[in-house]
Amino acid sequence: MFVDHAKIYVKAGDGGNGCMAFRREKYVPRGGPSGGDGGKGGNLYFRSTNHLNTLTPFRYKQHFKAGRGQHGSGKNRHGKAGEDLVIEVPVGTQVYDETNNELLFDLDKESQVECGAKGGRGGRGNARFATSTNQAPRKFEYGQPGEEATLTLELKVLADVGIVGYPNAGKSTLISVISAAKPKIADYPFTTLTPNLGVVTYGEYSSFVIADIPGLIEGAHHGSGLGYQFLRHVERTRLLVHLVDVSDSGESDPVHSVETIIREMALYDAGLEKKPEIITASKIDVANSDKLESLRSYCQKKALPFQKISAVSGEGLPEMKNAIVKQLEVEKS
Ligand SMILES: Nc1nc2c(ncn2[C@@H]2O[C@H](COP(=O)(O)OP(=O)(O)OP(=O)(O)O)[C@@H](O)[C@H]2O)c(=O)[nH]1
Ligand SMILES: [Mg+2]
Repeated sequence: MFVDHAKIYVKAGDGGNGCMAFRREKYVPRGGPSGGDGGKGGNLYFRSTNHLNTLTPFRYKQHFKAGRGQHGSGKNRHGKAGEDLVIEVPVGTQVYDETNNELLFDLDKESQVECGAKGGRGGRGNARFATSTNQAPRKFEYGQPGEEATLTLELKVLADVGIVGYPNAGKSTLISVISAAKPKIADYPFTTLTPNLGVVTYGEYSSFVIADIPGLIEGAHHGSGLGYQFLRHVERTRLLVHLVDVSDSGESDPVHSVETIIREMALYDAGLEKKPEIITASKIDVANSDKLESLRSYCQKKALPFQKISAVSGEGLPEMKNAIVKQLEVEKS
């Protein structure tokens, strides 16, 4: 399974210092202590979001600091509290203390918030220390430093395999039968609106993660359809399964459909078209034999790996799973 790592340094805000001051005003002799308290330092939080799916942003930024509390000042003015800082991380991120590798939090739900470093307390100003016996205290406190730490982030749920293809090709149906994922499936295009991840187990202890993304269509790179913005979810996969509906309900020319998708992926400009790809004829329980044959011979001519499956009857699924596992093992070594 692919694991994404990042090491970051976080620091919560320092508390502001308390102030030592005395009230000085005309006609008010011995006005008394008037030093305000320092503001509290800002906290540093982690929040998980489904909008991210890699830790790549942390390659470019590793230092995070919440705002410091302002110092207190005279006339009993308290310092403003420092601003909190929220670091967004993908759902599935685990945060470890880098010094002892202790797991601090597991952000495995959407919008989960955890405090990574607490802001320092603000110091009290001298006004707080006045007593009946000491009415002119010169005592005040410094703010406490904010917590700091070096943390390691780990993300484990990146997909190894991405399923691409036209809308309605059967992508979600496929992931629903080979993994425990339960995506929405329906007989119309654009059923899937956000990617689904599923874990496929094989052998005794092995597994891979497969991602189903919304369908791609011609002109996707101009913004048509839905799938394009989700291609980043398959950017990090090691292998693509390219589903082509060869039933009568599919595109009229399966070869044209394959080439369209490959072209759209090339235009996405992340090297997706160079990824190993298994062209997979889908819905062969209701195949149109001409379409199936033209796709098969196209793949043979182009020396592209070819499989045929029916997610409904189960035909071809074990063979396809084997082909995926084989390719993943090749990639690993
Ligand atoms: N006969 C048959 N129908 C299938 C098969 N796989 C999927 N279908 C049907 O095809 C339709 C579309 O399936 P989905 O899995 O929702 O297709 P999708 O590729 O995820 O579609 P989008 O999410 O819209 O991109 C559904 O009505 C499925 O029941 C199959 O192997 N055989
Ligand atoms: Mg779908």
